[in-house]
Amino acid sequence: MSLVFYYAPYSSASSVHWALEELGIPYEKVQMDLQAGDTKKPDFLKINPNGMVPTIVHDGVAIFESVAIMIHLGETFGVEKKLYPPPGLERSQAVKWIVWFNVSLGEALSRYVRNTSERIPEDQRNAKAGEEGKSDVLARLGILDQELEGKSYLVGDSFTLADVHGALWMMYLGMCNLDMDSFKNITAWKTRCLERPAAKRAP
Ligand SMILES: N[C@@H](CCC(=O)N[C@@H](CS)C(=O)NCC(=O)O)C(=O)O
Repeated sequence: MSLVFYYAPYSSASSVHWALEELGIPYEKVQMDLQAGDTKKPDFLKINPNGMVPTIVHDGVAIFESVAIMIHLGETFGVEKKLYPPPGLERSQAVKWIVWFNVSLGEALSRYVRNTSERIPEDQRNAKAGEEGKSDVLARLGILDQELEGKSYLVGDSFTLADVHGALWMMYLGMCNLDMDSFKNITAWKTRCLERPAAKRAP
């Protein structure tokens, strides 16, 4: 088995990095310098024409999109390691939440960040759209907080790669100038997940 992981620290690749560390499988890391344009170089574009991390090459096959990689790693290695549910309804719950973070939460967060971040030129920002994005992010976080009521982890009774993916999103949100204090269940769950040794090995 060969698995090559293309990543940049503190990026969308971090949840995949953490998942690989949790799984404890052998893999080769290739660190990309985003500022230097490593992901836009012809050799990398042959692997991922989107020019983005995370990307893995598993036994010669390239897989991009963090959601697809998490699901692939879960299905391929996670069941045996008790980090991903076997096929069935619990598996579907894991997929549901992994997709929800990138699609539903990510969509609202992207509207909020694109319309408020100082890194976006002012004439491309719309304050009203930013406010609406923020309010949608907070409403969607309310859904997650409710889901976590009385639970230690998102799916079933034990920690899974769905928690890896979600807790990393929460870490990112914590850097987006959002007040998360009222989401008590999210805060406790995020802390529980981020305390794991594998999380600390995966910037
Ligand atoms: N939808 C993609 C997004 C990946 C993404 O946005 N990656 C960024 C880093 S956070 C990237 O590689 N950007 C390329 C660059 O800045 O050169 C995923 O979830 O994998």
